Amino acid sequence: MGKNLIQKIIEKHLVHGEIKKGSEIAIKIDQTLTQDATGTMAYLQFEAIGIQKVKTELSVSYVDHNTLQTGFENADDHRFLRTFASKYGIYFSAPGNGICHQVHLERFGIPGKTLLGSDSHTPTAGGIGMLAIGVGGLEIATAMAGYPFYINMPEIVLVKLRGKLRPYVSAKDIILELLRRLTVKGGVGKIFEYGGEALKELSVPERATITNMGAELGATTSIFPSDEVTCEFLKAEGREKDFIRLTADNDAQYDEVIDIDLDSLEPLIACPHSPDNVVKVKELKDISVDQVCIGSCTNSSYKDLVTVAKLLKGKKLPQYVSLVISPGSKQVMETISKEGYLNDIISSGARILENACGPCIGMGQSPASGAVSLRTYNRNFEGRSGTKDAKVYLCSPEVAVASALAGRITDPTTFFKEAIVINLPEKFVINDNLIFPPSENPEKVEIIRGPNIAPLPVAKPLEERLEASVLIKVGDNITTDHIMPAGAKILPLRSNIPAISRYVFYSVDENFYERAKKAGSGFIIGGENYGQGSSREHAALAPMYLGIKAVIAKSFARIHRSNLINFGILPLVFVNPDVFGSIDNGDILVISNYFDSLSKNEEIRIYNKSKDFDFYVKANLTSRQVEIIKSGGLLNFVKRSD
Ligand code: MIC
Ligand code: SF4
Repeated sequence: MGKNLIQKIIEKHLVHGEIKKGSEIAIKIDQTLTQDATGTMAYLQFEAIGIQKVKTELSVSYVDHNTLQTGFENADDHRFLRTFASKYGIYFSAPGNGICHQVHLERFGIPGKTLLGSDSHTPTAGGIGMLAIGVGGLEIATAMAGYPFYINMPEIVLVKLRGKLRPYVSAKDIILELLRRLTVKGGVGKIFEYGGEALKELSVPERATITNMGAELGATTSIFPSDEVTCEFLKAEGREKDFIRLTADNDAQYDEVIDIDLDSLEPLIACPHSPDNVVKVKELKDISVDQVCIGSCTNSSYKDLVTVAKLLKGKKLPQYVSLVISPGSKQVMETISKEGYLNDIISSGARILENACGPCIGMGQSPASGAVSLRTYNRNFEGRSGTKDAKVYLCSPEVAVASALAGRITDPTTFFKEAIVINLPEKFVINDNLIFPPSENPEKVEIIRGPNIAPLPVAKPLEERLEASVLIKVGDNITTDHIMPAGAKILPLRSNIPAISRYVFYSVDENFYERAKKAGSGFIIGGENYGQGSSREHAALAPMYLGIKAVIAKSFARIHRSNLINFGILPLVFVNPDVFGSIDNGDILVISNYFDSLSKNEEIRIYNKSKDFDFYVKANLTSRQVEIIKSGGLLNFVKRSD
C-alpha cells in the first residue's frame, strides 16, 4: 500500500509506537525554534534539565515578538536569549532579522526534517515540506535535551487543489475557504496534506501562507510535498543542497479527502472576531476602513510585498486610512529595497514598521476606538489588537490594498483592472549578518540575566483529594489570548511568572487574579475547544502558579491541553456536556481517589458540594501523561526518569 507524505516522514523519525490513527507515537526531533515571548521560559526549563549543549541537529532562537522596547524588560530578555544561545549551541536570530517562521523558511527549513517550535504557527515550515509542529516551551526544552516528542497519531486529510487561482484571488483565500468550511475546531486531531494538480502554481511562500493558517483550523500541522517549486525556492536561497524530493505515493491512503477548485474561489474575508467567520468580500457593502495592516507570518513574504508595491505604485491613500506594513524578514526588506519596490510602498504613504510580529500581537498600532482594521494576519480575536472594541478583519494583501485605496472593504477583482504577474527572484539577497552561530568557546560565555528574568516556578504533584471552588466559568472557543493576554503592556512580563499571573483572564474578568490569590487553589470550567490559538505555555504556567488544579471543559485545543498536562494541571472533559449548564462560578467541587481512574482511563466522579450532585468527567491521558501529572509536570517527570 502506498504511503502519504506524513507517514513517510514519521516512519523515518519513529522512536516508539505504531503509525496507527489515535495511538501514541514518539518521534525524533531534528530542529527546534523558539521566539522571544516563549523562548525565555523554554531556555530556563532547558537549563533546569541540566544538559550542556543542545542535542538537536539545529536549534534557533529568534527575537521577533517583543521588539518594542518601552522599558528595560524586553531588552533584558533579548540579552539573556543571545547569551544563552551562544553558550548552549543555539543559533541566534537578532531583533530586526524577521519573524521566526519567515526566516526559518528562508534560511533553515529542510524538506523531510522534523521541526518543533514554541509558537503555534510553526507549521508554516510545512510549506517547504517539513513536519513542523507547534508546542509549549517546555516540550522544546525536552526536545533540545534530546528526548523524543510524543503525540497521538493524528488523522491525515488530503486537500486536493485543482484549477488555477484567478487574478487577485490568492493563497490566503484557499485557507480562508477551508476555515469557512471546517471552522476553528475542524482541524483538531488532524494533519492536512496538500496535493493535486494545482500545487505547481503555488510558490513556497504561498504554500506557507496556507500551512501557517492551518493553525487556525486547530490542526496539528499542514504540509506540502517537496517538488520542483521547493527546489527553485531553495536555489533562490542559495541552499540547493538542502533539497530532497518528497511526495506522497500515487496510491497513498488518507482518512479524508477535501477538494478545492481554485477557479471558483473568490476573495474572502474573516469578519470579527474569529478566523472562521468567513464571507465573500463582495458581500460586505459599505464598510469604511480606518486601518490596514500588511505583514505577520502569514503574509509578509517577497511575493506579498511586491504585490502590495505594484498595486500601490503611484497611488494615494484616503486621509482617514492608516496603512501599516511590517515585512516578514530582513531578506524580504533588502530584496524589495534593492529592486525598488520599497520606494513604491513608501511613496504611497504607507507606514513601514520593523521586520517583526508587531501589530499582529498587539505590539503597537492598536486601532482607534471602535475602528475597523483590515489585516493580512491570521488571528482576529477580540482585543488582540490592543483595542477591545476594534473590529478586525482578516484578508489577503490584494484585498487589503484595494480596501486601503478605496477607503472601504473592497473586492480587488473588480477594483483593479489589469492582472499583475510576480515571479520570485532567481536569487534573494542573502545576508545573514543578523544570524549568530553559537560560540566556539561556550565555557567562556556568561549568561546575562537582568531583573526581568525571574526564577522558574515549579509545579507540585497533585494531591489525591482536591476540594476547591470554580474560579471562573467561560464559554466555547476561549483562546489563550483570553486566558493570558499579550500586547505591549503584558508581553514584556513573559519571563516573570509572578508578575504576568496578575493578568490571567484579565480581559474576561479583571477580578480573577484577586479571587484566585485569595482562594489559593481552584478550578476552571470551559466550553468547547478551550485554549485554542497560541502555544503560549504561560496560559497554563500562570494558572498553575495561581493554584489551578484542573480545567473541566467540553473539549480542548491540542497545544493548550498538552501545556496543562506539562504543568501538572488536569484537563478533564465532561462525559455529559449538558452538566456544564448546572455548574456556576463559586461552586465548590470535590474530586477524590481519582489516580486509579486516571491510570485506567475510566470516568472520574466529581461532587458538586454547593449544589449536592455528582457528575462525571474523563481525562483521556496516555500512561506517560498520567505519570507526568503525578510527578507534578513534565520537568519533574524528565528529571526523575534520568
Ligand atoms: C501568537 O500569534 O499568538 C503568538 C504570540 O505568536 C503565540 C506565541 C506566544 O504567545 O508567545 C503563538 O501563536 O504561539
Ligand atoms: Fe508573530 Fe503574529 Fe505570527 Fe504569532 S501570528 S508568530 S505574533 S506574526
